[in-house]
Amino acid sequence: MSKLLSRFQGSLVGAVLGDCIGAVYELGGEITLSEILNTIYSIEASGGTDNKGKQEEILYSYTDDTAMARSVAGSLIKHKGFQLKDMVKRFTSEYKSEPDRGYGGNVTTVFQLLDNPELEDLYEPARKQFDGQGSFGNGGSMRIVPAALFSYNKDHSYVQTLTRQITEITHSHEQAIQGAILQCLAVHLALHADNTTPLDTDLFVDNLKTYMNKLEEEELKKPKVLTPTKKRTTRSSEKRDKPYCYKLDKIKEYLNQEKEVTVQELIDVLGNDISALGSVPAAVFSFLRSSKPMTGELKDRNSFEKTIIYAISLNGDTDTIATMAGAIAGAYYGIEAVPKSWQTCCEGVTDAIQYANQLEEFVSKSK
Ligand code: R7I
Ligand code: MG
Ligand code: MG
Ligand code: MG
Repeated sequence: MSKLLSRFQGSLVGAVLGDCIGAVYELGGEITLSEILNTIYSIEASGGTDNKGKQEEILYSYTDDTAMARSVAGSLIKHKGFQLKDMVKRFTSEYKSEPDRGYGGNVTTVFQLLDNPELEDLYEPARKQFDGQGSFGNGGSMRIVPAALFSYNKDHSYVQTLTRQITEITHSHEQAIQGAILQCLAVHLALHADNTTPLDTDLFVDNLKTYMNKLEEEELKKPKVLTPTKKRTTRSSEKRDKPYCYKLDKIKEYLNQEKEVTVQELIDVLGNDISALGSVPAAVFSFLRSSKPMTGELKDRNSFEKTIIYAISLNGDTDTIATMAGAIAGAYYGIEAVPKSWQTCCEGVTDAIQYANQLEEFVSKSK
């Protein structure tokens, strides 16, 4: 297998595994590392096959994160690029055929509005959400991984444009779009990073920050409608004005400090919720932290495994944080780092490999 194909497969399979295993704990309150490890041990003990070598049944099902990523992959492959009508059709048909995959509370309204042949502006339903603000949920970032693979030969501005086009179908809030761009760039960067030497985590964060800084600067320049009570103060604050840059700085700080950052501090500062701003930075951190040695129960696991388990241990929106972290980790380490037993226990892995193969074929031909 080519190195590129291994990384494409690793990324899409990593995303599926993060979703399937993370979904066991989504929004379920506090979970301990030991509880997560018990799930992992049972996956590894089952090994995916019974002792006669016959395939065992799937133990873990995927959720909306994977359902939507599959639509993104299928549409990009079919049309060799972004085709709005087709992607909308895939999102809505997928939702109608399996509405119980755990979709966000509001996005289902968008699907219902999109499922109307008379609708002219397909971006309108998303723009109408939350009194015209659009959703800031992480539904755009959780599904974006195939776009990073599709953009393998392209530059950052292509990644940005494609991500916006895909995200705005359901999420028009700038924070949701920027979160999806951050996630897509992280996977893109991981696919291109040299994985034969230890990862330079500072450089990885700096690269992401350069790009996010431009986006956040542009956003600040846009005229804002300010109510008298919301008047902008002259004092600038990175936390408020450039929240993604602020969190990327914190990520770098946590990676370099001597004392291990606590889960509680990560939750308080980076977040672990269903918003894009409150989840994409946590996913990026999970990947970066797991590239370095750990002590305790995760000590002897490989970095891909650590990424998934660590991401889930942050609690909160576990399927989504783990799917995003798994996509980045798989893109960096490749499919060889993904345990076979994990793959056979989760729904949608075989399809993820198919999509990865097709996307790799596409980018290899279109160099
Ligand atoms: O973003 P979305 O697709 O949800 C994805 C999440 C992931 O965790 C999945 O695994 C799945 O469980 O759901 O769905 P949305 O409905 O657009 O957003 C999710 C939620 O974020 C909404 O139901 C709201 O609770 C909240 N939210 C907002 N609340 C107030 N104001 C999103 N945008 C806003 C807002 O502008
Ligand atoms: Mg989900
Ligand atoms: Mg849910
Ligand atoms: Mg989720």
